[in-house]
Amino acid sequence: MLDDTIAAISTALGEAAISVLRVSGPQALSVAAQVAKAKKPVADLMPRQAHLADLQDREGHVIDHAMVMLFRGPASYTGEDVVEFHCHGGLLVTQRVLELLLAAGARAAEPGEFTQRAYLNGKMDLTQAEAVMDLIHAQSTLAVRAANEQLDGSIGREALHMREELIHVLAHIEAFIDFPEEDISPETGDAMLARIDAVRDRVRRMLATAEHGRILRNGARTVICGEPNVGKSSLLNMLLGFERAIVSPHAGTTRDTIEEMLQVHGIPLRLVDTAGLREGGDEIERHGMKRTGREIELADLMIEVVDGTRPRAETRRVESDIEPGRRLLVLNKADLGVHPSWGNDDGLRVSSVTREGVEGLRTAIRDIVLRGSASMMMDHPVAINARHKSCFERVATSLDATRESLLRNDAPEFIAIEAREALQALGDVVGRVDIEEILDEVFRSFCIGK
Ligand SMILES: Nc1nc2c(ncn2[C@@H]2O[C@H](COP(=O)(O)OP(=O)(O)OP(=O)(O)O)[C@@H](O)[C@H]2O)c(=O)[nH]1
Ligand SMILES: [Mg+2]
Repeated sequence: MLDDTIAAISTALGEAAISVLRVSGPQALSVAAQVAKAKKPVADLMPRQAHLADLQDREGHVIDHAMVMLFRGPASYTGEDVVEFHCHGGLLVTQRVLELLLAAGARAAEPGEFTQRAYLNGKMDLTQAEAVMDLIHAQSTLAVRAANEQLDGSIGREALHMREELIHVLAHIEAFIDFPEEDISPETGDAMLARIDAVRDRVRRMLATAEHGRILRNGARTVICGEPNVGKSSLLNMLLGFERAIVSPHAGTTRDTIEEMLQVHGIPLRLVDTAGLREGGDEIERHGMKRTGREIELADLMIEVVDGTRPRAETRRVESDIEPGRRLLVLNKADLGVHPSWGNDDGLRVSSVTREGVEGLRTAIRDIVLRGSASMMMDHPVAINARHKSCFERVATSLDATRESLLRNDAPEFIAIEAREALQALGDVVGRVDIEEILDEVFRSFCIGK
């Protein structure tokens, strides 16, 4: 499949100062040469420099004056010959240039295909390819940091390091398979166990970042709920900084859930405003309240809003199974004075009108989302995704089995099966499955009985 040459518009479709098209593959230069007329033939242009060119159709009509850049494989994003066209950013111009490239022999690229080629050509591992998308989709500064760390290869390096350790262990086990007359000595067994435990520890540390990874990629689901008219929508608007939800003095204004992304202290939040909860209401409102219940079930964090001007005893609280450490109580309308029945520690005093108390609320949100591991997120910004998590869980299971098998003094053949499983799962993290190859290499420099 890498025999063909692919082309695509790489920038967002729309009117802009420039838009970029990319061509990659063995025929990239000849495809480009049919479309771009510069001072020199395209193939003779100096790589990695911008050259002015006329982009022409077959009849010689000029479609655009553009900058053309050449990247000779393997020193390119995909590892293949790549030509980039920086055109004027009109919709029609860009579309027309793409048509010309396709007519010249390129195929329209599938989504992600340039990065896929970079992976297949060994320019990056799977975790780095995933990081490209994470970076593009990042919605907060912490998410950008985590994506850049991963793009830099930090998760892949960690997985490869663990893999090397395990290959060492496996090589020992295989040696005992090949020389069955030798027993695994207690010292060798202990050394293997120590290595396995060290790797198991590193796996544990990686798995501990999965929750942050989910939040960084999808946002922490934060639901604003409470009785009607307490100011939930006003609070949403205040946090967002614009009038997203309709606010009115009528109870039952919000009937459907309203969702917006927001960044709080670098953390992405998926903030959800909900229909107020009360007995009765018409059919639509009851429907809305059902949705509120579902949102609360899914929430990472619940911000319960009450009207702080009303007596505490008259306030109906939201019933939910969500753990106390994941809920915040906001005594809203603090600008009108908080009723004396509320104690100082009962909740955060906030005004959605004057913004009083908003900084305290933002800090409380951050502390709950990061929960004790704030420093981990700040100092160690790597955070694995759901796919890495399932791979590392397989590694953990297989490592535990390898350990037990060793302790039981099982036949080396059996121990090796589990150890190989762990290696396979580690290879899956980065998309490498050539265990045999590596084992051979290790074996060549390995002395028996050691
Ligand atoms: N003085 C004052 N008024 C507020 C505050 N927050 C909300 N209000 C007012 O309270 C009324 C209800 O506000 P909403 O934000 O619509 O309340 P809600 O909780 O979303 O109500 P429903 O959507 O009906 O459940 C409006 O008249 C707001 O202007 C506040 O902090 N201070
Ligand atoms: Mg509302």
